[in-house]
Amino acid sequence: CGQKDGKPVRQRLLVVANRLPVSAVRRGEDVWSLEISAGGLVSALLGVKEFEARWIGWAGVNVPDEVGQKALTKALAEKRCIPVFLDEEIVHQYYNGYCNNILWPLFHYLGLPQEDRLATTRSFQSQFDAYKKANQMFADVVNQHYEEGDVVWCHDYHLMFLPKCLKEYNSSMKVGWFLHTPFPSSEIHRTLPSRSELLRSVLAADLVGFHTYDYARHFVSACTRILGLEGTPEGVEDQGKLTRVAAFPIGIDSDRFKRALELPQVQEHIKELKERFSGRKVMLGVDRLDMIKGIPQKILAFEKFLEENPTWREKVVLLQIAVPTRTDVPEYQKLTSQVHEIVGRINGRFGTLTAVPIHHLDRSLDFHALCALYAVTDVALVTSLRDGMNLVSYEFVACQDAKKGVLILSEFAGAAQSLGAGAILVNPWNITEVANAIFQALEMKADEREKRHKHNFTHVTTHTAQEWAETFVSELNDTVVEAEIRTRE
Ligand code: ADQ
Repeated sequence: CGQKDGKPVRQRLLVVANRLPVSAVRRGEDVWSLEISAGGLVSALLGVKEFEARWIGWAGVNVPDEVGQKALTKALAEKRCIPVFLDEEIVHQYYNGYCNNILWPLFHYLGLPQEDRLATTRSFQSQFDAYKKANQMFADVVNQHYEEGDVVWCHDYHLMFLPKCLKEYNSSMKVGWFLHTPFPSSEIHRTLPSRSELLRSVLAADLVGFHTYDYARHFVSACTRILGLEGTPEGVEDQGKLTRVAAFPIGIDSDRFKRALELPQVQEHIKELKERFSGRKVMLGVDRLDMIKGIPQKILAFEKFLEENPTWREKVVLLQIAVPTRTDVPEYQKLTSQVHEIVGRINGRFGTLTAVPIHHLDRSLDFHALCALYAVTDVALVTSLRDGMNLVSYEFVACQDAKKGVLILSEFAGAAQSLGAGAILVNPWNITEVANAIFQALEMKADEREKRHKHNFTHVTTHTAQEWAETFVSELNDTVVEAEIRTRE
């Protein structure tokens, strides 16, 4: 806390992310209705009491006219949100193109787009130009709202160019950047045509954060190998300027789940689910329908398990909840059809007139329904091919204090570093290994389940989202103070 006119004031935190945590619907020329979308980041920052947070980002809608922009800006101000207006062409090139078609797959080890190399190379440049332009637009808005002493926290792969733009405006701005996805091995990152420019832009930040130590190490290696800079135990040094690089594993607001489970309507829902699936063990998958989540591999492993364990066939059910994302992208449409096809085949093969082995839902569930499902689950299957952290694994553990179910977790999710000792870790590409893990989880004795759950529950309830956000921001404050001291010396 600082002082203003002799009164204590909380330090302002400007959180800059591609999307604002609201969905905006236009109801008239100058009328907007807003709904807060409670993602992990929102609940993390709601719990941060030390800072006064403002959000800066795109509202997810195209608003070409000035009347609409003014009205939306005013409505958002009440929610402490500040919009960045992006037109359709920029969204297409920057968001759909460079962010989702290039950086997202690359950072998850799926490589650069392969088809029609020449066309990709040509569109690559225009997409990167749009990416830089969009980042500059974010920087313009941050700069307009920045007040001395504010902390600016930039989020994710959409805004790698932002730290540089901000420091060009004001070199004394306190700038942190955090990546929610993995940062891949330097051998993967070096395939990116704009590899050096992006690294240099991120290095303009004072503090750079990742979910795991491995991602931080990959980033430092990329800077030393590609840019020829010096890696130190604190981060990366360039001509005497140190950018601090460290791991800040995210968590969840575990109390929110605890409170939800105590609500009568959630208890009622739990009772209904128990009745509905009585006599069967419940296995659960909750994912966005994305290539990185390994949904087809997970379902194929379940099929192998059923194939090899006939006695379990009528005693287990897999509930797979998959929220569709990026539905306009052909690869994602193909993934949806592929999943439907596999589920249909397995249900045809192992279903009976009264029960099917897999219930697959292509939709999002509301928070209370999700909590009830987590609570009745015996085995959760998180088999991402790569995942920055994976909060579903944390949420499942938070809801399992009564049941003490088993978590099967991909070794390629960041969460494997923190929940590995309590979970059964698997290589999601190895269908046989996952099928064996399902068997082990279903047959696991109560005392072992309890021991494993206890380890994970302690972690999830003590390493919370609030603690994550507070640690990052106070580290950023300290980093800047230390740098000032070094400069003076
Ligand atoms: P995501 O890839 O979105 O996040 P994840 O961390 O699992 O992945 O978070 C997903 C969130 O969406 C969870 O809170 C979950 O409850 C919710 N969700 C998923 N499917 C749902 C469904 N069918 N219905 C309702 N809710 C659903 C990115 C990175 C992750 C990283 C986070 C946070 O890819 O690796 O953990 O950011 O940094």
